[in-house]
Amino acid sequence: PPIRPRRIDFIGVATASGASVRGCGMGPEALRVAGMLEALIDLELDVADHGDLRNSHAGLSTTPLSWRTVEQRKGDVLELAQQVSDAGLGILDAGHFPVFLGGDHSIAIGTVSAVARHCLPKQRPVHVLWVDAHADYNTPETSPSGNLHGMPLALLCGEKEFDASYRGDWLGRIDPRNVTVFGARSVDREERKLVQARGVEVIDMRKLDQLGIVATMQHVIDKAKADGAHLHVSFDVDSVDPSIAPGGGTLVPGGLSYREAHLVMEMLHDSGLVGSLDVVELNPFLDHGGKTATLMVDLVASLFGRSIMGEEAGPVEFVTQD
Ligand code: HAR
Ligand code: MN
Ligand code: MN
Ligand code: MN
Repeated sequence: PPIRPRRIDFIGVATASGASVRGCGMGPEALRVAGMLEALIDLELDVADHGDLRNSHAGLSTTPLSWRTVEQRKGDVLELAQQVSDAGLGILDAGHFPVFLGGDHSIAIGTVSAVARHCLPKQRPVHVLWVDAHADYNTPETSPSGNLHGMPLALLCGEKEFDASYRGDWLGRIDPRNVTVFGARSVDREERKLVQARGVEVIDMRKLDQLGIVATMQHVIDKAKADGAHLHVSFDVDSVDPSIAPGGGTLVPGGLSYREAHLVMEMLHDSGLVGSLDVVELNPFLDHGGKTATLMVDLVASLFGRSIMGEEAGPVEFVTQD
């Protein structure tokens, strides 16, 4: 059955603490300005907006954010991840569909934790579809940059190199074999070894070129369906080709086309398996007049059932004539 959530709850996470380039802290507001809520209301869905979570930076700060050390920013990321995890769990336990508006990809430490905590008592497996130019599976040891937006999957999958300071009862845990990285084209040397050793499935751009969206997405959907899983989709805007999604801080050429990205969302809609969504790494400071924000609004609308010929048309079926 297509996705018809009782209610969709938006929650912004206004931060760039996990990134090297600032600006994606403005992402949630840009997505609202581009018409995110209106697009779903137009589909006759019930929506609510929880506003934004952000670091308080309590007290008088004399250090510009761009000068905060990696260690200081790590503290900011984890403090916020905990808030996101708790807020997300509340939304999921209420039976609503959370859409997390980032923010850099380190916010997924909190979002995926929320899903893992929600599913744990029900013993429901969590599958994660990580749509991204990057694999985001570095550890503090392997990371070339030290930036936490390159590490969320490794932390969530329980990699040992994250010391106790990263952990708390707010942190969820997922099985790397239930993670699919989709659209990758920039994976670091050591990161590559880790991903392979842990059994993360990587459907990189070369595979996509060769096999296409339909076969690869059907495979992802079949895996989740066979497991009776909650499917969490974490969508990094840099998965899409920079020519149509310029609003990101770590762009890599050779990404998803406009229609490929939509087909991913359309097939996910038809699967009825998606229970939560992140939209991350949108940097409005680098975007071209809201181009990337608008694209993301349209992609999210596709995930929630917007279709070219109207929803009644339902999933596509080919009739063979003989
Ligand atoms: N792999 C690189 C690192 O770890 C860059 C990854 C960060 N960029 C992202 N993540 N947008 O998807 O530093
Ligand atoms: Mn649920
Ligand atoms: Mn990412
Ligand atoms: Mn990325």
